Amino acid sequence: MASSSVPVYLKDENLTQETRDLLSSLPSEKGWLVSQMYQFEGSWQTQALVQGIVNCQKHFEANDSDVILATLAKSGTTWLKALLFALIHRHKFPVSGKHPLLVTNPHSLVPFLEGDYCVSPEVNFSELPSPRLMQTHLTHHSLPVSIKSSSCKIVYCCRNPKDLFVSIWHFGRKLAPEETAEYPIETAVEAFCKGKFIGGPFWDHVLEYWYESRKNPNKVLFVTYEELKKQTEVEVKRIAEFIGCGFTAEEEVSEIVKLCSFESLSSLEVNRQGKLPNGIESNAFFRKGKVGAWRDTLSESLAEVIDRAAEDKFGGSGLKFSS
Ligand code: PAP
Repeated sequence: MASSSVPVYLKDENLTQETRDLLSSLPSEKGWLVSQMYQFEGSWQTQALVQGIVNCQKHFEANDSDVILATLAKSGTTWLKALLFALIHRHKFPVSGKHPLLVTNPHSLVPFLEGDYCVSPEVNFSELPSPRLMQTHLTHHSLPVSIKSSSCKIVYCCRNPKDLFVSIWHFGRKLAPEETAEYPIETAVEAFCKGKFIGGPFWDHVLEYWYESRKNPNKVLFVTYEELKKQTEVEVKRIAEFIGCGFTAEEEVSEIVKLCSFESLSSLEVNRQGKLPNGIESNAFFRKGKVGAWRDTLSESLAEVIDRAAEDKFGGSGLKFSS
């Protein structure tokens, strides 16, 4: 991968000796997009992310008023970052005014917890407007203890596995064309089904939050990309209610929905040009933004491979995807 485009969570320059020792004790494999992945607490990570997770688990202190967005990458993170930011700060930043989302990529408004902790154990979130909004790709069991023990809220968003896979596939090809050129899509589907990709396994990630949301519905809200697409206003109101900023009868939700829509965000100059501070091109987070777009990339037989794996893993859980 060209070094200029390497995001911080793929670099290994901030590893402590303790983390190097830890890494040498972990199962590791050649990865898809990265030369080496490590299995840490059950999920596959880059070296830098292992450092970030360890730092975050040791040092992050959640406040009761925090809102944590949890996702597996490519499940709707950018969309939910925009929606949650706009919802939480709607009185401070009315949509009719000079809204920060018009000039700032959602990723620059909402920090990526373990990503920020990749660089240093000392991360300062004190400048975030209150209530603080942060995002993580961590599994539920790997979350810092204070996130679980405090009264902060967790909004979890997941996406049907075929669209998620296809979204990762295209993101990877954009980010690392040389590496992915040598990685046929059949091999990538196989790796995905086995859970061997950064952040995977998908199945365990989703199921953990799914069961947590049922066990503790005031703590974890389970949202799907598909439902959010289908009835955006209903879902956005449900999210607002859950995080404690529900809409009054007089308030309109449609303006926020419109501001955060794929069409609106993807056409803004700030999301079309330039790079994020982590080196990734801003437009890499906006591709099709549709449900069922996997059909343009996956053959029927590859789609079936993912469907069978989903059946196998999710059967009996009550969890179903509409695509
Ligand atoms: P991340 O976890 O790396 O930040 P994430 O935002 O979860 O990525 O995923 C990107 C996907 O969300 C892309 O899907 P696609 O590849 O199938 O097109 C992207 O297009 C989609 N996306 C980004 N913003 C929005 C939005 N406002 N509404 C709907 N989908 C969106």
